[in-house]
Amino acid sequence: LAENALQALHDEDYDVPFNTQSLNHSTMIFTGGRPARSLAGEWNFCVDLLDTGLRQKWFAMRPEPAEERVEPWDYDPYQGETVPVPSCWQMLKEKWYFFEGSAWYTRALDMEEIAADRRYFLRVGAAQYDCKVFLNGVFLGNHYGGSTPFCAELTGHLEPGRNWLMLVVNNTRTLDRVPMRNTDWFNYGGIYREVELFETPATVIRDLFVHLVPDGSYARIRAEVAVDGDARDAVLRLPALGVEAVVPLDADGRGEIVIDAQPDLWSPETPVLHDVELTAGGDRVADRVGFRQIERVGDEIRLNGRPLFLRGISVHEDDRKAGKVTDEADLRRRFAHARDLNCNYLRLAHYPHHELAAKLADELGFLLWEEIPVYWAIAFDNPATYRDAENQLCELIKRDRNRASVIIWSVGNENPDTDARLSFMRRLVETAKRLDPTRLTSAACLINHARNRIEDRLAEHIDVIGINEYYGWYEENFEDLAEIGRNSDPGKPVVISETGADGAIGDGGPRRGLFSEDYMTKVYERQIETLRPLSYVKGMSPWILYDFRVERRQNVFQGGFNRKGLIAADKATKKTAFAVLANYYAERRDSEG
Ligand code: GCB
Repeated sequence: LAENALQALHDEDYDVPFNTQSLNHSTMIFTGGRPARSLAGEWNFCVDLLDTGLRQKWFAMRPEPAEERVEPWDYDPYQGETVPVPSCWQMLKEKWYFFEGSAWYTRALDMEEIAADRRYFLRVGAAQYDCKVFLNGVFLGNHYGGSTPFCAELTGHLEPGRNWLMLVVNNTRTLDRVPMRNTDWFNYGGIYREVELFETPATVIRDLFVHLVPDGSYARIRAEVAVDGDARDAVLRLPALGVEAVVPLDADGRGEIVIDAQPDLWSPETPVLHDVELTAGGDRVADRVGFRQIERVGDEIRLNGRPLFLRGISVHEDDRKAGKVTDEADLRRRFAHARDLNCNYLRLAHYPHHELAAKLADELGFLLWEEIPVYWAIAFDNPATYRDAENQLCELIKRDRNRASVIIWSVGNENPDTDARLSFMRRLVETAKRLDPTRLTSAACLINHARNRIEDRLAEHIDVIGINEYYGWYEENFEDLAEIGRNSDPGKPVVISETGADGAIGDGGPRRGLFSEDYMTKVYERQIETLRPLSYVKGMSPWILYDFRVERRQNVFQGGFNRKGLIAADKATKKTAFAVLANYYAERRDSEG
């Protein structure tokens, strides 16, 4: 595909350059601690398979009464069917279950007054996958990437009284996207996280990154800030540590400071958080931040200087009724189940999850692996695909880099070891390190099955080698796993980022053999037995906590779901393998003291 593939695929029919990707990590503002106006609720809605709306410019139609119109309209954005936001359209009506294409969301936005010296920002928590934003008929930009937040500045386009906001969301899978056409999770569509309006003074704090300096002293805190506007400096406060420091800003509004301070350290056992506040030019943001150091030393992962074994589980963002929509109760149940499993760690696969997940992990004391959907064989040789992937990574890092719980940025999953992939993913690793030198990088890498060895050219560029292996399931000969263990000498920590087997329970499940609960349990037992002696294996996150919906799994036991969950899709019924893993983790936890 050519460099401008994204344009070519989507813009050919329109006279407006819709695919500018102008809403990206550089237009984000920091929203922690800001009062938000929620735009949740009923929005007018229409699916638009043929993209008629972009051709006919539905966004430009003013809300005139029918009797005053001079031309017939094929759609009226101002009345008719509504859907709740946030939601995934697949979960709302059966006729939308497999719909892939554009859908229009419209709502009135009433503003009491518009102050000349205030700025207004729309923030969308996530929309799957491409989202075009219009306000009062004006195109404000588009965003690629189905799982990261984005902001559109509304300043100058809002009027006092009634305004009309329109979002066009397109979830079509294409070759150039991240992920591309083929995945093992469901292709939900829609605005499925919060939509909010923020108001700021003329000066806006765009970014705030606060962390412990990872130099082993545990006695220095660094802050990095970005401010838009003419403030010359910003003030950073950490009241519990008695810190009040002036951060000088350069001509671009950027500044950094290192402060001597000895915070109580954050860890899963002591998840201490500190209030942080930043003010600049009348603007104010706040956050609650944990301070800790994570590092790799040889084949060890160390937290605050102590070696760590990651007792984990993988999890998707998926709900049998709500699709990708999640809320605090759903996330708290997830962490409670992880606690029952004796976990200290979760892999949030295969794309950025709701930001509340990391906030709760900070509070509850769980470590997290966060990931972007560079999944399987995406278009590694397409520069537009790279820009999309890198932007998603930057948005994720900017969103979550104040979360002590997040210890790993993962740049991909099971990608073929080609030259194009190596250079694509190396650049992602470099970007992650540049934006955030305080965390480890990883990716789910490959095993060379011909040589039965962990062998992947990306491994030398990342801190932790993730390995997905399905001995006992996709690979039959369990002896090979033991041989891989003996043959490999990775010199770095390895985390078994996936392993598992399907177990269908309930009336439809078989009693024995593949897809039975019994077989799944045996796979867990043998996996544990085989991996236990490998000293460089420093953690695991078997696949997966809950059964999850996916189009490609259609056999009689699967019924449209991947059944590798330790808990069924009801998020309540535990399979027998659950206790096997919970017991192993209890043993590991106790032996570590
Ligand atoms: C994998 C993938 C994951 C799949 C899983 C499976 O290796 O990373 O996305 O769902 O295997 O169940 O096949």
